[in-house]
Amino acid sequence: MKATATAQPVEVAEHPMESLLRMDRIPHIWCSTCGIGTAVTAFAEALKRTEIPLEKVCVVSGIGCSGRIAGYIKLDSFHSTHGRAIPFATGLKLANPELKVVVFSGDGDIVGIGGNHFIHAARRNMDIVVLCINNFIYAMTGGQVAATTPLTANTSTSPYGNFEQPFNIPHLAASCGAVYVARWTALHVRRLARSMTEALNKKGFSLVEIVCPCSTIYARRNKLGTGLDLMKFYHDNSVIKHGADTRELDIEFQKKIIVGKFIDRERPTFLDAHNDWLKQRLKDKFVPHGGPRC
Ligand SMILES: Cc1ncc(C[n+]2csc(CCOP(=O)(O)OP(=O)(O)O)c2C)c(N)n1
Ligand code: SF4
Repeated sequence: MKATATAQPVEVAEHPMESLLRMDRIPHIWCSTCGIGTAVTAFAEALKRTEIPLEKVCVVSGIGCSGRIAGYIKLDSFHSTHGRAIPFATGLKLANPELKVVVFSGDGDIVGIGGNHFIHAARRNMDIVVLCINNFIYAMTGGQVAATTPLTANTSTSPYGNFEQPFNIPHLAASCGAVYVARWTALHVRRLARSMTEALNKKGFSLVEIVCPCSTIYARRNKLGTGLDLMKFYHDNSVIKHGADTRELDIEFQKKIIVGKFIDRERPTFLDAHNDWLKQRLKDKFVPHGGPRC
């Protein structure tokens, strides 16, 4: 009798980040060579390194390509509304101060439509981590000009080049009072993961800007090659300058891109300041301000 060969099941090795990703949602939506994936990998590495119990970490994203991040990370996560990730995160933090709340979203979400929330959360030193994917464009909606689009860059709403002055995100955060501010490119994977770990371990408003290629829209419209070409361009043109004055940071992203950890300082958080204030007022038998009623 002839022996029949039976097919053996092929063993597939587990991906090192599998425990931190919602594998049932893979394949993800991101284009080939988009930088968002590397930023997510760096974050997964930071989650492995931090000693914060993962059941106490939650991720909030807004809307956009970057806004999909919360949906792929295997933690308690919220896919909120465009520009409102920071208010959602603030609500979570105030309702349960033991949580480590991370906003992981795009530049349009965080400093465009959500810009007002960003400056006030930094001013109040709200104890949240903000990881901002800066791809210089509103990618998901077809590539409109953003608050971060470099001067002269081509977008669907600036086909003859952008003439608006873009935001310098680290400087915006630093000048509003953030206690931790860093910038890396998506290809500085190890340094980015280290910075994300530091931001997770920091108490207070912490910002990490991630300079990221959008291969399909930004790179194509501006004839900058593939996403990988652009990712390498950002990386190879960067200069590490820890402690740099954020006013000097490049907003052109053409030649010298200063990256590094710029700010690491201490200041009472919103909740600490609030609780101290309340304790003091109760001690003084404080009568609420308002003046005589008429
Ligand atoms: C209130 C509101 N305004 C506008 C939109 C349309 N919208 C969805 S995603 C997006 C841009 C997202 O850009 P960004 O946050 O930079 O993320 P990216 O797609 O570039 O990663 C816009 C304008 C929306 N969903 N809700
Ligand atoms: S459109 Fe741009 S930002 Fe969105 S997934 Fe594709 S490459 Fe990434």
